[in-house]
Amino acid sequence: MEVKNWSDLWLSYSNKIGAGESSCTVMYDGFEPENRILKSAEKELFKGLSEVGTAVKFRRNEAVAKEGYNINGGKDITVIEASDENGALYGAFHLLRSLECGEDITELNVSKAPSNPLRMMNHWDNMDGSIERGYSGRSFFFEKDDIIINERTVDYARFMASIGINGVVINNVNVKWAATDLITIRFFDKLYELSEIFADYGIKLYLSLNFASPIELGGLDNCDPLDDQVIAWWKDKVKEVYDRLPNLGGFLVKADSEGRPGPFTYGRTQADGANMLGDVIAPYGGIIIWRCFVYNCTQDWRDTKTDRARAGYDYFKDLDGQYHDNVILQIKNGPMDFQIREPISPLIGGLTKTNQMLEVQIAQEYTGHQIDLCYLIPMFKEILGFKTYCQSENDTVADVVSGRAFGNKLAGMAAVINTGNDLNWTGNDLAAANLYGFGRLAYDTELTAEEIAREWVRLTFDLDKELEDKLVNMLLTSRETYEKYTSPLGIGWMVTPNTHYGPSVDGYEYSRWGTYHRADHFGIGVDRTDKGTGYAQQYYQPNADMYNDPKTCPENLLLFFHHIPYDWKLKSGQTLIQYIYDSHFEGYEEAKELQKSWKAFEGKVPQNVYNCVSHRFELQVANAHEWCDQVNSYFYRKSAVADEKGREIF
Ligand code: GCW
Repeated sequence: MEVKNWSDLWLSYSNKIGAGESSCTVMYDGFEPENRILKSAEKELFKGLSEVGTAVKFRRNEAVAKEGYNINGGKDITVIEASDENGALYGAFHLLRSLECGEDITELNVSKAPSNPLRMMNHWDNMDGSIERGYSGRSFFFEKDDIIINERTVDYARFMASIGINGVVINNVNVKWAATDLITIRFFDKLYELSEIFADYGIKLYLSLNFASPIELGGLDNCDPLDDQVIAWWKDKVKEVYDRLPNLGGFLVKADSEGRPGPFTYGRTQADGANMLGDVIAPYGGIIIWRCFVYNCTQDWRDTKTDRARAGYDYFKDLDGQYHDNVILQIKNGPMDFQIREPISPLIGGLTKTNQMLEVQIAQEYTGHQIDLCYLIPMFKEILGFKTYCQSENDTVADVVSGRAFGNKLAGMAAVINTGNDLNWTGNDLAAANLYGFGRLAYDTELTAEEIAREWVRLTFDLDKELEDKLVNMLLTSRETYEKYTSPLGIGWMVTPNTHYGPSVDGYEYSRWGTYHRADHFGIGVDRTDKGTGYAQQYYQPNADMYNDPKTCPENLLLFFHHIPYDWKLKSGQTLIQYIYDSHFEGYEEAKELQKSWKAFEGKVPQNVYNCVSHRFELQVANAHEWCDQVNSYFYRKSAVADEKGREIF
């Protein structure tokens, strides 16, 4: 047996009770004790309840919501009611979580139903073992063009189930090379084995699909979604896949984006592409998750009327109502690309007759590479709480993506995951708060960012109240700290092209020309009003007007929507240029504070965790310093306005 040397994350069950063989009794009423998912639940209870001595009864109750549960604690027996096995499993994890968080489980009396039907993780893992935007080592699903299945696979499934995840896409949306072969006989056996492990934990396996498979695998000369031969090829292929992988959830597709093939090549729409695959997979109960991250990455940014932010809405809005029932559009939270602050994509709720789900990124691509601390749940809460005005009530992003707003059965949330084969799974031990937090939030969007942070801290560490508060506070303030020393007021980017870590103020990804920020010596920002690119008009009223006017535009998004002169007075009375200076100096100071605060944890968390995080704070401080220097001197040189406080800017 290999020695397990990787972290148990929030399932260590070691804080208050000992892990070991159980004395706890598990009973069943209306559930099949041999059911695979209940077996997993039972195993978990044995792990976590060993020394508590309470009995647990799983009782089937058809009145409980799908994948929901009721728990009624008691002195001798705790009853978990559910109408399906996933609900029972989630109930078991809730019980264990409560116990670990120090609650009196004999008093437990809860009733939960998931906010979102689909709660998914998207891995951007490549089959050579590399991970696109991965900051935690290599893939634990793939190496050397093969699939890995081992003890870690099972632990991974446990972690995901414990936070309510019910779908996992294992491969990168950029499906290249060997990954195209995932839908061939070469990989069916291993994929089957994987899907069985997932099924033990109520998780469905999904695959990212190469839209050009008919060409690359089938030898056809095109992949036009309306071509009869192409459709016939897909029918055969999908039948072959489902014969071998009957539990497959479906496919995730990135088409017509950043060099990926798609329907545009053939003059077809995104709906043509998605519906064709939807129809082909429908007989097997599968779904097609079609991404809306479609834009022309080679557009010329010197043309001030073209605007990448507009692209999603421009390509998808007019097709609203045309998508088939088993197709769901997956929409990134913002119109650009996972910046530290962006407005909400106007497509969310802009579509009213189409299944839609939210895509966020917990892999910290633009938010510090899991070097810098950046707890993202506060951002996700803002996103979910945003009022779209798509109708008079039930109109928040949470309402829309949960399916509540328009009565969609297919709806939910997906995260680009931040894991890899590092022993701590997430590179920075503290980045596990985002992994945990995303799942908890997708299951229950009512939880606050603080509640989630506190739970995670309690489950992961064994700290006294003072240190617990300290760590929760570090997490809760970390996003704003990162924002302060990087790109201000919604402008985004300014990161090193391609790597997306560290400053490069004029750094621009796809051409020699243009900048993302359009700074000149008068001011900075992108005019997205009706006089500019018109992007603000993609929102419903009153949001459209609010964003259109710099006086009513939320200041933290001011430069996303407006080109603003450096001497513009913000509500605080500061000028724009002074704000840029102040926030960068402040962000840098706060990064140093974070590093200092962490010193209090020495000896209070495992030494390896302490060391790993300390090292990362060291790098974060250096990063913040560099950002502060570069951004401030850039704007000093552009504007020729000195810092009011006389601090040194070169
Ligand atoms: O943010 C960009 C990333 C790409 C990624 C793309 C996408 C998987 O820089 O690495 O590709 O988004 O979301 O498809």
